[in-house]
This record gives sequence, structure tokens and C-alpha cells, in this order.
Amino acid sequence: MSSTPDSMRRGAVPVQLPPDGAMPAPLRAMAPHEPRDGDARGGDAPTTPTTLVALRDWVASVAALTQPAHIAWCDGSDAENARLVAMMLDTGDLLRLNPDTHPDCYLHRSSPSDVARVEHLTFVCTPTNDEAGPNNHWMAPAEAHAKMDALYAGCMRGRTMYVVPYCMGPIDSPLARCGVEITDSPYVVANMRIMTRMGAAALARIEREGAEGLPFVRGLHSIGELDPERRFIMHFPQELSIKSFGSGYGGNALLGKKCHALRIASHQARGEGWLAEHMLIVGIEDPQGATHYVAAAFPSACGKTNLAMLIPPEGYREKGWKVWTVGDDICWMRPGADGRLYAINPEAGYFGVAPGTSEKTNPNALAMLDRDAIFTNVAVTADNQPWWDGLPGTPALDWQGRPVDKANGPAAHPNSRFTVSARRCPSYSPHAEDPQGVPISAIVFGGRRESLVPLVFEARDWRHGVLVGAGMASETTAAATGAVGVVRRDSMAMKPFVGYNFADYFAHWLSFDAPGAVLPKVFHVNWFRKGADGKFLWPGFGDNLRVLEWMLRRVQGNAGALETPIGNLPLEGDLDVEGLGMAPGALDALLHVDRDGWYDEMEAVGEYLAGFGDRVPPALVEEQQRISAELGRP
Ligand code: OXD
Ligand code: MN
Repeated sequence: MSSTPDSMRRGAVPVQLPPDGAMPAPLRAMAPHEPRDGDARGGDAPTTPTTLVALRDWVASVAALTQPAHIAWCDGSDAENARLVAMMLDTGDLLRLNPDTHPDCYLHRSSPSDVARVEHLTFVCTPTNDEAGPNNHWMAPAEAHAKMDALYAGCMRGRTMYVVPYCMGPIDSPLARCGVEITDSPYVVANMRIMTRMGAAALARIEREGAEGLPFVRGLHSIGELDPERRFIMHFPQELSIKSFGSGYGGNALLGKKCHALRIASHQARGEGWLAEHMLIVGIEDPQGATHYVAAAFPSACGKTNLAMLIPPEGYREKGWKVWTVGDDICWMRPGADGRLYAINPEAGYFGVAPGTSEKTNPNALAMLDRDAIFTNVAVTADNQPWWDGLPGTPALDWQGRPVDKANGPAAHPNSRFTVSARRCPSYSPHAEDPQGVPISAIVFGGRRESLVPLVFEARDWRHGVLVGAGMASETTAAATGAVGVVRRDSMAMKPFVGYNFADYFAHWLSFDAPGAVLPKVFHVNWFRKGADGKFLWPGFGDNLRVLEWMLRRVQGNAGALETPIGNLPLEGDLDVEGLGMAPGALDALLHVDRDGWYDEMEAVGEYLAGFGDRVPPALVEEQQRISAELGRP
């Protein structure tokens, strides 16, 4: 790699966005897809603002390949953000929402064919196919690099290339990890600023760690032409690098989130003895003032954000129950000196699903969305307020900016999103930024299942808990492209996100049951069970605290349970359902274990595990066979 690459000589101009004052002319004039005059301006390149040779060389080599007109190193400051926002308002990338009702809130309308994660175009490029496993799409690293580099060649001509240093996790946390995303999308920069600790402090940590020989994750992103035919998201876990092309949408483009904090981090975590999981983290404070932290894995768009921000039902509030939000999507946990698992939320913001977020389902989320938020693909009212199903008011323009017409489908896209800082959340935990993380008392797995799966059950031990997570299944949602409502196995809600072979991942989970470990209890929940009339049997939302309370009483040894082959369920009277006015028989139905149905389910789990061949840990297969045998077909 040359330290003075050709493109630099040709004149890609590194600029540091100035600390204040007017936006520099190159940014003001830039139109994302427009070739510009003056790209080949000569002149001496100013020094890059980093002391880290590895970073400087990488940025230079990317510039040589992509040939941007300008290079902007992002410092994460308010002034820098204000300039980017002003530029995006100019180019139409952002639209200002009603400044009276929603100050500093903006709407982004994505390309209509770029509205969700694209799992079929997402690859894990390990040296061998077996390392990626049947759970991932795989491509050989050399082939993937060649494919991506061909797409990147000259792709940033006429554009600014932003260099975005970021830290996943509290900036001073030993559990946090850093990365740098290079992108040609200012929308991505603005989102990364909310979703991560982005800018000068992250760069300082990257340089400090770099001097000690520690690597940072390298993510290269270009929106390309936003052409679904030229769209790929590639991961190179062994190289700690990511290459994404052709999409500007959330999980495909904000590389700190799914690409780094889950796919790459799960690989790092396996090597370093920790877990990178698709889990919310919530603190439950009881009336005595003790707070227990729960980490819960649900597939995308199954209510993680709502559970993380739950408001206790009135009776619970009166008694003094409180709920504290640590994270709503990703959890990194590592055993502490006392043997317990300690967790941080690597993210600094929420990239939440907008439709369904309402005063009834998640008042805390609504409260943080009335200022300083970016909305993507929501509808707007006649007075330019953001709108989606669940909000009062009437939409005037749909997510594509057309007058609302039922014939065009829902006004807000079903996967429309909000991006907002975690600190705006009224229930944000005072311990969310603790560098050592919070101790986890319970792990919850859950899916969206109309039938079979009871409201809650407890795994009898860690090994059983790992099987419960591995066997998880859920109906698909709009968070990814493809059919909605189809039941698929989604182990630990990590099917789209684990950066290696699930069989090895299950073995990694089992390995935490080691001498000295004080492991959380493991539970499974299903808020989505329906009765014969097709209606949900459980009210959900705030009332889910009733189920969490039973779990925490189990953790403390204060609640009984009915032992069944699938796990332990609340006994009659164990769940506080006072004031719910449940229909007669509803609770029985919710807690019913259909042995025949479960026998079939466990056999299906056995077949699923067999799909991973010899790599599956025998302990997991034995556990599945033990349960199948206990269930026995009547
Ligand atoms: C997300 C997802 O955006 O899981 O969190 O799709
Ligand atoms: Mn998610």
C-alpha cells in the first residue's frame, strides 16, 4: 500500500470539516450522484488528522479505489452535524419536519427499493464455508473482495468520502470496541452520530489502542447507485472488516449496528470469551429498591424496544415498581470477577420501528421523538408532523411523498424507523453508561408464535436454556425483505446476525457453564399467542411486567413452578393478573403445554440441529433427546 496513493496525487482533497463558521464550499456544492467539475484539482493534500499509520493507510487506499472529490474526517461535533444537516436539506436528502411540534426533527425518504435489511445479499466471508455455517450465505474472501472492489472502483467520484471513527459502548468501557466507517452518505454519518459514540473521542481511543497493537473494525460503505442488482453486504470476520455497497438503509449501511456489533463482534466475542447478542437490556426495580437486569432476545420487530421501555401497570407503579432502559437491540456481555455476566449496550441510540409505537404501546418512546430525531420512510400530516399507524391525526403524504391513497398500501412503510439518542429516553438507566456494565439476572428468549408456545417457561438449567435459545422460532416481520408471517427457526434471534457457524456458536454458549460461573436463569416468553377467535390472549406491553416479576421471583427463589418436560411454568396464582379482566380459561390456555404438539416441535428442533452435522455439540442433541423422550408421544 502506498502512503501517497494515486488518487491523492490526482487530487482527492482531504478536508477536516472546520470547527465552526460556514460550511465549506465543497460540502455545500456537493450533490450525491452528480459528477463534479474540479474533482481533479491538484494541490498539496493537507495532513490527515490521525497519527495512526494503519488508519491513514487504509483511508488512503480506499480513496485510491473510490476516488472521492473530498475526504472529510468527522469529529462528531454539533457544528459538524449542523453543516451536514444544512447540506442534506439543500440536496433534499432530508426534509425538515414541523419545527413547532418537532424541533430539529428530519424526514429521510429512502429509495423505494431500499427499505429493509437484505439477508439474501448479506454474506459472511470466512476462509471456509463450514466456518460460516449453513446459517449464513458464504463467499470466499478473495472472491468477495474482488466483487466488492470492482463495485467500489471510482464509485465516490464527485462525492465526499466521510471517515467516521466510532466506539461501540461507553467510551471508557473495557467491554467497548471501536471501528471506523468510511461512507459516501451524509445520512449515514448523521445516523452514526446518534447510534454510536462517534468522532474525536472515538478516534483518540482508536489511536491509543492502535499504538498498543489493537485493531479497529474497518467498514467501507458506498450507496453506489442504490441499485438492488448491485447491492451486497460482506463481512470478513477474520479481517475485522465489512464492505457494504448499494444500500443506504439502516442495518445495511449503519455499519456499527448489525455488521459490527453483531456479525463481526460475535466472532470477536467467541475468541475472547464473551457474547455479542441481539438482546435488549432492561433494569427492573422492585418496591424494595433492588434492581435486577434482564437481557432479552427477540427477532427484529417483535417488541424489544417496547419491552426495554416498558411502563409498569398502574397497580405496580403504585407499589413502587420502576423500569430502567439500558438498551433496546444489542447486548455485549462478559463474565465478571464474581462469575456473573455483565452487560453493556454497545449503541448510543435507538433505530426503532415506528409503526405501532404509540401512547398505548410505548409512551416513553413517543416522549423522546418530539425533538432531535431522524425519521425514515414515515408518512407526514398536512402540518408536516411525522405519522404512522398508532398515532393520532391523519396522514397527508405517504412515505414516498405521494398524497395518501389506500391503493398504494400503508401510508408509513411497515419498516419505517426513527433514530434518536438513547439519552432522550425518559426511562434511560442511570447505569446505562457504567463502564463495567450491569449484572444480568435473567436471560429471556422469545418469538412471535400464534400457537403452541406458552406465555412463559423457565429452562431447568443453562444447558437446557441454550437449547431453548437454539430452538427458538418466530414468524417473520417486515424488518427484512421477504415474506412476512412465516415461522422460521431463529436461534437466539441471531439467524441474520451471527458471524460464524451456529453449531460453534451453540458450543460457545455452552462453554459459559464453567467452574465459578454464576449464570443467569433462562426463560422463554411468547406474548403473541392467539385464542380460537384469532385474538391475542395476553394484553402485552406494560403488563409484560407481570411475567418479568414471576421470573425475578424465580431468580430469588421466591416463586413456585410446575415442572414439565419443556421447562418450569408458573403455578396457578403465581402470575399476578389482578385487574386484567382476562376471559375465563385464557390464562389456562396461555400456560397450557400441548405435549403432542411439543413432541413434534422437539423433533423439528432435532432435525434443525442435525442440519449442522457433526459440529453440533453433543450436549445439545442429548438435551433435545431427553426432552423428546420425556414428552413421549402419548
Ligand atoms: C433492527 C433489526 O433494525 O433487527 O434492529 O432489523
Ligand atoms: Mn434488531
